Amino acid sequence: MERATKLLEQSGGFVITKSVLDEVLKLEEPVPKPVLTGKKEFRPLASEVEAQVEVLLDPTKRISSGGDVQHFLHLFRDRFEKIQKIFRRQMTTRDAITIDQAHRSPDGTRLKFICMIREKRETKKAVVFEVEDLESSARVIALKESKELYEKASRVVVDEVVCVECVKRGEVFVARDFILPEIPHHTPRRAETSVSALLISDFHIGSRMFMEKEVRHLVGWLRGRVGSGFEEKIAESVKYVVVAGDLVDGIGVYPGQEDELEVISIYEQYEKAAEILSEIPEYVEIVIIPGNHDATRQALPQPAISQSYAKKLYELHNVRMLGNPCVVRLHEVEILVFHGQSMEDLAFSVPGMAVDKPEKTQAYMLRARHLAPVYGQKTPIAPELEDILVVESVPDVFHAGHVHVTGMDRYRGVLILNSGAWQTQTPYQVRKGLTPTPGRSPIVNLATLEVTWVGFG
Ligand code: D5M
Ligand code: FE
Ligand code: ZN
Repeated sequence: MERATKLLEQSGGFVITKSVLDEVLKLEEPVPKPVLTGKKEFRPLASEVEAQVEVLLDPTKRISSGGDVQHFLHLFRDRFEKIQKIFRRQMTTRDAITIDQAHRSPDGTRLKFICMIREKRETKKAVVFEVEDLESSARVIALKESKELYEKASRVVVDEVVCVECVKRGEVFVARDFILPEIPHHTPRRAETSVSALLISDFHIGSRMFMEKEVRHLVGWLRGRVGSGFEEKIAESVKYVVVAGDLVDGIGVYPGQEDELEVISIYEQYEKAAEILSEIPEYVEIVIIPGNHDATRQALPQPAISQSYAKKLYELHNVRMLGNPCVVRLHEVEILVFHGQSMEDLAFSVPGMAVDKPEKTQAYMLRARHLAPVYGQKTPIAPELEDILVVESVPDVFHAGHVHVTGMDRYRGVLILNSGAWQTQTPYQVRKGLTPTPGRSPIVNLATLEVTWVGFG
């Protein structure tokens, strides 16, 4: 509750809590049609507005992979080139030289080059980096005597593309600054109509801990069955539901998971998902991307959940199945949707980051202009020819899930949201020390980008 209050203050919105819950609990199934609240007719604004969904990025059709390890060379080259282009557009880094040119510069020259970090190690007095660009490599040393520089150096991760400002001293380069590609200050686009999007993730349907009752209440609220006044107005405005992965719990995802499953067939898990989502009003457009529990390949970028496992979902006319990550434009507002697998790696590698502070790891991804900066840790990455995980254009909203903890921030004009989960803490998460904040998700008004948290608890 303390967290809910904090989020409430941050958002300037409200959290639907006790009063609605009481009302909800009085309801009995099934939902009558047409939908009435008992007081007056539920006439949602969202049903009168035409849907405007444009898919700007979907890896499903761009995946090339024959899985050839040689492709990693292409992948890293593409990552470097894309991020280098971002640096070249910026005032402070457009004059960066190449590592070759840096090697040919006279001793003592102050210079800048763009490079990928290949190795990083720490000694008593310095952080030592082996770096490279497309032609050459170099050693960069960040001395610990400056606290500010040391902190910056500590936050740079292996495989990240950065711009190093340094002084040439013999064969090595002594760092003065590490510049991230960053996002520029951004003026978010807004919709002309006051419709909104419910951003949600991590239902884990099929798990014994899936909050089925609460999710059915949420759907009932979208249908206008519960809530009044302000709450009803919000429900009436919901035109989109975006699911950022882990729709079902899957099978065999972690050791002992079978003991935590209520539905042990993946097909039946998706059937149940389709049944629940089919209760969402038809005028609401639903976008679904996979997470690491869903039925598709595990390596990023992930194609959409496989049709052969989720037939019933593909049959729903208002559902769009996309890959992870994807970018969709709802009216004028661009939303980057990513399950967020790499947040764990970042929390582990970067001082000051934590799994239960998703807004920080998500901001880091924007600043690094990459959704999975570290390669070779927990997050599997596929050897694609093209690096789709580079954040090429600045979104208005960045939506992720995965860590089961809600989060919100505004970074340089981009609204960062983590939609938490609708699964209570699993015995597995107890063992791993993860305390989720399940049962609430953000609703973004696309005209104002104001956030309202909806939850039952
Ligand atoms: O991930 C839900 C949360 O649980 C997320 O914060 C990661 C964490 N998790 C998942 N697997 C592990 C392991 N093996 N160790 C530690 N923490 C983990 P989800 O994708 O829903 O399972
Ligand atoms: Fe999850
Ligand atoms: Zn997940």
